[in-house]
Amino acid sequence: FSVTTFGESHGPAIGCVVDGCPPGLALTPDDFRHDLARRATGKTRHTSARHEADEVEILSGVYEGLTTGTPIALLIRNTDQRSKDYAKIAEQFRPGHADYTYWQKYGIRDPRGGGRSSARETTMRVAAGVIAKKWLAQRYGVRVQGFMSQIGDITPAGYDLTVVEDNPFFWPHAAQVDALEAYMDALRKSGDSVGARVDVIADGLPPGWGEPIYGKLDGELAAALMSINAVKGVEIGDGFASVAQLGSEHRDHMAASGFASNHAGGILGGISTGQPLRCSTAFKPTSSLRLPVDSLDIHGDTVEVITTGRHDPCVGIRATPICEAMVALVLIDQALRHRAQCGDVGDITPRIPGHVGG
Ligand code: EPS
Repeated sequence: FSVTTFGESHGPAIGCVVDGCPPGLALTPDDFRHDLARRATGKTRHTSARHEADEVEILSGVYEGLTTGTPIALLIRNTDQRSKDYAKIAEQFRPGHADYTYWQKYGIRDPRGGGRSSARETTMRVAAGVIAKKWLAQRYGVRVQGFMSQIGDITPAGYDLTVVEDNPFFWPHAAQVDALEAYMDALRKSGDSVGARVDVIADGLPPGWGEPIYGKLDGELAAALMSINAVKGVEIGDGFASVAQLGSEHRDHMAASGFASNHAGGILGGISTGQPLRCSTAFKPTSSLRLPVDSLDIHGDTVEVITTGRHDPCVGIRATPICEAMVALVLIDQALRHRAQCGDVGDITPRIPGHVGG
């Protein structure tokens, strides 16, 4: 199962090609609406004011509402791609932005705007992830749910995943949402930006997905999550907190009824244990700021950069559906690989008699 995307934020359209989807999955443009709306700009005052319909056209790979097994091409036409500020910063480098490394690598710059480095590209990841989520849910009952687990230095005072969809931050504790709104309002007015952390939990995975050495489940997840714009860190299970733990604390005790804890995050030796998968992704603060900063332009001259226009004061706010999509894309690939090599759930005699797994 593979995905590639194409298109620029300020070009006519963005799209993706999804290859390797099993045939017979019901798929219509309606399937994409919910997750694309969760990721979209222009929905609340806390994200970019760009208004895009994000309407998916299915160009191939689906016949009479069912996937055919051939490559699925999806297209979204950009409808609000004119950005006011790009002409001004077309030759300048924003400190902290990919425009510097793109220029150093390619020596060519699309003056229309952020192009491939824009978060607009993540729209197609979410669209592709919809296909993966739907197949995983139908075939294995896997559910992938994300939530924001930190913004700046604020962390949730409680975890109730049933409230995550009821607020613009995907925050798991309803009582803190007003304070987050106030925090973001003040931040936006100040012209600054802030980082965030997004957690994803996937449950319903059987044990056995993943590869022992190359293509480890955690390795693939790290690569997939790290490939999202603005990501600076990925943790699996207890992640970096494992450093300060003793082995006697970190190991997950086992009983016939399952594991007693989940420090491992549902992965041992690169292979799923059957416990819920837990991963966490760190997003840096957005680099397009209204606050002036010294920088260089492409001629090597010193400039003062001020970025106005439509930008997210915290890219992490829209990142929950993106992280979910990347996790689902890794899981469907691993599920298909496991099925090809070892057989399917139900074909396999339980390897540990009496142990329910997970
Ligand atoms: C982005 C800048 C803004 C955002 C964009 C990401 O675009 P523009 O300059 O065209 O207003 O709106 O995000 C999206 C369009 C999207 O769909 O996510 C950037 O610099 O990354």
